[in-house]
Amino acid sequence: MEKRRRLILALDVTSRAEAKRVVDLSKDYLDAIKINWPLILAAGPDIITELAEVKDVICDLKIADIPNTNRLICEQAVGRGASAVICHGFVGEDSVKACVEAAKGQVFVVTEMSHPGGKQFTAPVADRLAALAKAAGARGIVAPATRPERIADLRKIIGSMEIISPGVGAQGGKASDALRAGADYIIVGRGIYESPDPAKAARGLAEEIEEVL
Ligand code: 3DU
Repeated sequence: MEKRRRLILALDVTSRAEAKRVVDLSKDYLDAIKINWPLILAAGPDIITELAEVKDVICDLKIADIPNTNRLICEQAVGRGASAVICHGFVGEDSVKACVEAAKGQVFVVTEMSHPGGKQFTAPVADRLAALAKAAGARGIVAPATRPERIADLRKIIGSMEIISPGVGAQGGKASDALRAGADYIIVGRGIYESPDPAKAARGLAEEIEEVL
């Protein structure tokens, strides 16, 4: 995955045609496309391969199972062209390690989630989840742009590992705040794909990011 634009599109649309439209309009401003269950269920898993021809694809499957099942899921995602996957850490270090092995290290572990409910269960254990991600050999963590101060806290735990950060725009976070707090990449979904002008929205974010770098 390139580290140039620092912007990852969360492509949570539910048709292949809409996915293609949004990607065509915004791709010049992106380093990667993150896809989640809505698009994979709507368009089928071949969408991973199709999009991987345009940009690096991160499969945000929030994998959270026993090691063997995690391995099987990662093999399917990577086999179809995913450059990285996202898994949960609360299932334990052995489950995360299974992802790391199957995805050859290209794994991001969810820590504190960005939505209000993320404070209930993920926030109290987020520091431990970040430490687990490091111990398991993951590439990075997912940390909340809605709480930039937590990005800074988690950065102290993981050192030079990467932080990808959702919660910008629709959830209330600001790209520049998350980057200044230590995020490497910003993840934006609705702020781009629900915009009447996705190209303009992505360009605006790219410019905001550029100013901070
Ligand atoms: O709020 P947005 O529409 O910009 O989308 C954010 C994306 O990031 C979406 O795909 C969601 O599943 C993912 N995500 C979070 O929003 C928060 C997390 O803690 C982890 C992932």
